Amino acid sequence: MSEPSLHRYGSVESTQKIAAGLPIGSVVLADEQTAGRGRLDRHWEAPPGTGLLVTYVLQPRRLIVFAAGVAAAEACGPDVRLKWPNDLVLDDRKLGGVLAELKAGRALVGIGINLTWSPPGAAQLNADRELVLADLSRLLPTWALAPDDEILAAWRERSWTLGQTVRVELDGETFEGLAEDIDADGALIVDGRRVIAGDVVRLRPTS
Ligand code: BT5
Repeated sequence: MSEPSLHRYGSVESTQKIAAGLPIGSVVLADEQTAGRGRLDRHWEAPPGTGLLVTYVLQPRRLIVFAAGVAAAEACGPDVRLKWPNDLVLDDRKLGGVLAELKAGRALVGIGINLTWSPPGAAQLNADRELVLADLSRLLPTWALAPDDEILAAWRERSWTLGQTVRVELDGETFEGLAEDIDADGALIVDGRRVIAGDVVRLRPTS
């Protein structure tokens, strides 16, 4: 992705909001978000200058969250793993997250990564923001165009979720089972059941 499409801001409400008005190929970076967003009206917290807060405007595709997860994990280094569906994990703790929103035929792919600060119980990378940004801006446009099977294979290789016993929390229902695989469309297969949305909690082995 070429440098002229990068829009740098000090403080914004959310990089997603700025990106909503920009064409495919644009990148929005901020030092601070006053209303950083996660999924489902959740908040993304980061004191000014402590994290990578960036949104890429990309061509929409089915596996974009997984492509972005793989790119972000690669940009962060070999120890970073992927928790289904959208988390980056370091040392068993949340390091970052991906938020993909579809707006007017464009995918707004927001990525938040803790660099020099993390909330209690979360992880931080302690890496230089410009270096992570440069790697991510090189890797994401390539992964965003990769064939489905390559994205899924790379995601499986980095997965923190597969092969683990998990608790699935859906609207009105909770169940436990083995996270066996992800499907062609990114659904998580837990004891043969397809989970397409929701959160999973990895359970500690009982023995
Ligand atoms: C995510 O949502 O993990 C997606 C986060 C995406 C943030 C980026 S920053 C740039 C762009 N602009 C935005 O406004 N957003 C994107 P989710 O899976 O829903 O996780 C949100 C939950 O993570 C919150 O409810 C908190 O529990 C937790 N959380 C909040 N801030 C965190 C942080 N800095 N580190 C770790 N966990 C955090």
